[in-house]
Amino acid sequence: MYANKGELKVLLIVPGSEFDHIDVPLGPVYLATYVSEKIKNSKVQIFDKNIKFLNKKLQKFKPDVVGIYSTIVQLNLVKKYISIIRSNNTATKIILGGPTTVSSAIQLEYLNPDVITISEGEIPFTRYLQNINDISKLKKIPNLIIKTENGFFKTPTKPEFINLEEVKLPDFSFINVEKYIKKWYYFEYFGKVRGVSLMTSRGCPFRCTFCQPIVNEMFGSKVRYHSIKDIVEKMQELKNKYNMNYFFFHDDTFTLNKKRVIDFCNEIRIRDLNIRWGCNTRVNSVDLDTLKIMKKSGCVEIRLGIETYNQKTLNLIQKDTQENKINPTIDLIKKAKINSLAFIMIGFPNEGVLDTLRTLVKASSSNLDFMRISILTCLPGTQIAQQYPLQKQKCENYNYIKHSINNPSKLSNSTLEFLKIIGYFLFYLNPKRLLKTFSIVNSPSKLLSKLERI
Ligand code: B12
Ligand code: SF4
Repeated sequence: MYANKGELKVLLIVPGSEFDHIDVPLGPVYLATYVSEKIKNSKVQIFDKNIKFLNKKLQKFKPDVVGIYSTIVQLNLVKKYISIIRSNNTATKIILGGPTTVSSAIQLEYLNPDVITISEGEIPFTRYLQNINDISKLKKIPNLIIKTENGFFKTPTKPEFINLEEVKLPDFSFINVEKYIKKWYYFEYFGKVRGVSLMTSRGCPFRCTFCQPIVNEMFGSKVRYHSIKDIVEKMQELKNKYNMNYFFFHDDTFTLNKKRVIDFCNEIRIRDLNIRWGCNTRVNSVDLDTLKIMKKSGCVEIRLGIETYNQKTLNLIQKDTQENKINPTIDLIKKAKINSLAFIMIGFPNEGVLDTLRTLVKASSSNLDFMRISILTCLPGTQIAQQYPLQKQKCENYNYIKHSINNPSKLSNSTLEFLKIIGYFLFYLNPKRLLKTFSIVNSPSKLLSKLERI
């Protein structure tokens, strides 16, 4: 059956990128945890080192299957990994997964893998591994695209999501978690912290056009939750094992279910965890009482997907928020003594220089503590990319920190990049934040690393 005497060896690759591995690869770690539990004769490892070590790893581990995680911006890199795997052993099956799979046509044409999973990975990946040598069974497993002798075969598309209450939270012993802790720049402004990112839920009911339907196709529009007990126990375990004191929750809207947030905060306090944490949420999704409870349990930062202060743009991108609710939400967070960070986007098709400056000035004069600006990119597979079809540009050259490709703006990339710099200066050199700015950027190397990421 398998090349390795009845043992199924699976190597999961996390491709490197320019800003190598600043955050734990939650998806691959979830998969490794799930597959190891479901397939008893499997041996799963994660490869997250530099590509130059891949050959050695393949020769030593001799995987039957190599699974590769990828976002849309990593296609070029993934191609290099595939060429090394193929030149090492042509019998090794290559399976691709990750959010890119929603734009699977690009992957098939460009990467020519053996299999692609469409949607959340746990169920299709495990079923694929369980039936790896039986093509007729494989063809019946939903959410796969399989290479056959007669070309690619797409199995039925069917939403099949795991019950998060029943699955284990990620087991970080699959990776060298210390390496990630050291690179975790998220909370440098709160002094020395040791921590990782987690997710307590999957799925998003909103419909922002620059994002959807990607998240819905991956995780559905109905939000599923891990149990509060499991999450807090995981935090406790990570604290005890790795001396962690900080967690960031990447849930798309952490505060969607008020009762659950309160239960979560209470559980942290009952267990006397004494950690700090942060989360993402949306404008108008928080109230002062809940914020105060969050603060008491250790919440020190809330990130808001504000995007813009222009109501026309908010309508255009279906953000389902109102401009006049933005600053009141920020003020509530401030009142609860929690830091707020805003994600701001520039380069919308309807916005010129003056509209962009208006948003940047409004954000700068608000009570926000931090701000990140990005230039809108119409990612393949998103609704906005359908509304604004653009000339074919190569995603693989996209550098998400530096600039945008596929931006539908009437402003040039260099104008947008210039506006972005102005935005950062207006915000961080605003007299009300100057002290905070200097306390974060308190050495030439810190200043350099910040400037590099503008
Ligand atoms: C945290 C996060 C980040 C972090 C870290 C990413 C990381 N290490 O995982 C940071 C901040 C670095 C980041 C950066 C970027 N991100 Co980001 N990020 C996220 C976010 C919010 C959560 C990721 C996560 O942990 N999800 C939870 C896990 C469980 O899901 P998962 O990783 O997708 O894994 C599941 C499946 O994909 C699949 N799977 C994963 N790997 C594999 C492998 C195999 C073999 C198989 C079979 C299946 C499989 O199974 C997993 C379990 O179900 C997602 C949004 C979201 N809701 O997922 C966006 C998201 C992944 N990011 C996105 C983007 C666009 C980016 C950037 C380009 C951002 C930008 N504009 O600045 C960069 C690219 C970075 C890079 N080098 O690729 C897009 C990707 C779109 C796409 N089509 O590729 C997403 C989906 C957001 C969105 N809706 O637009 N991101
Ligand atoms: S941007 Fe956030 S809130 Fe909007 S659809 Fe995507 S995940 Fe949901």
